[in-house]
Amino acid sequence: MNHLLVENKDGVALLTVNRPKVLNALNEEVLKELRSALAALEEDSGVQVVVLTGAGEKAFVAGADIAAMANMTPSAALGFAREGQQVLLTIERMRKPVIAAVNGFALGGGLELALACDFIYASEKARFGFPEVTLGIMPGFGGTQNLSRLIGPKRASELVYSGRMIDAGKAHEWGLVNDVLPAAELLDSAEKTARQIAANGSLGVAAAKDALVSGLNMSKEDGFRYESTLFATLFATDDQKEGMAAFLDKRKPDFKNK
Ligand code: CO8
Repeated sequence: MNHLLVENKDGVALLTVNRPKVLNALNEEVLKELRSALAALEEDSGVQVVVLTGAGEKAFVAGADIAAMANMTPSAALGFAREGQQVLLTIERMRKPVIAAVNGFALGGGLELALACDFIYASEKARFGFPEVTLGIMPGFGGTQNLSRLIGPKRASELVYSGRMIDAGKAHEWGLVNDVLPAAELLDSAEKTARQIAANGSLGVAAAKDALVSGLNMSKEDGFRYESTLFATLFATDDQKEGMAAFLDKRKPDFKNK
């Protein structure tokens, strides 16, 4: 891989987009690498949770690569947007949670990437925005859909139509990010939460992610039905027996993820 770094410790994989000279902008090669790295992490039994971040001091991901897009034909742009959407769908369909640790600019396609993750922690230096309209285009990587579901259509319209950036504090106030941390503490905090998730029964976490993500596209009644079906399937697992036996025995559970 040319543009990604992957480091695995204690069941938590740190996946870093590594093109700091162009603020980690996404070109087709990065998108392809992201898709295959995420697929590999999903299959890796030594990984329970992924933390996604950007290399360098300045950016998480400052969007799609403008130099690469500048001369695209409509059909190339379609292929590029679809490749990007496949990355987002991969994250949403993974059984393992993916936490975005936004260390700087998360703009355009970079914000869309963060929005596809299960939740976002931000450093105090983080900046969020959709500058696409300043380039004569619009978000094309799921941003209009995911942002307005998350922070509501009014705030989403303001951000998308103006192209302006908001800081981490405003993003927190609007519910875009779960927590804001000093830059030096961002990765430690994300990894600490990731390790706490990794210590839980991974089948339960995966089923909960499935219910949360799938439920967004269902009626409440269908969502309830789906949730109860997933809940019931966990009673066929060793982890359910171990988790409840450990509670009753007043000891820590030893989950085997089966
Ligand atoms: N693409 C390509 N290069 C970039 C990008 C980018 N998105 N962002 C920054 N760079 C490059 C700069 O050109 C510069 O290169 P060089 O040193 O060779 O001149 C280097 O990174 C450092 O950037 P700056 O000097 O501009 O740094 P500043 O601190 O002055 O400014 C900003 C930081 C404000 C983040 C500024 O770089 C900027 O505005 N960047 C562009 C942000 C943007 O418009 N992003 C949206 C792109 S469009 C998009 O994402 C559409 C997604 C649609 C779906 C596609 C599927 C993936």
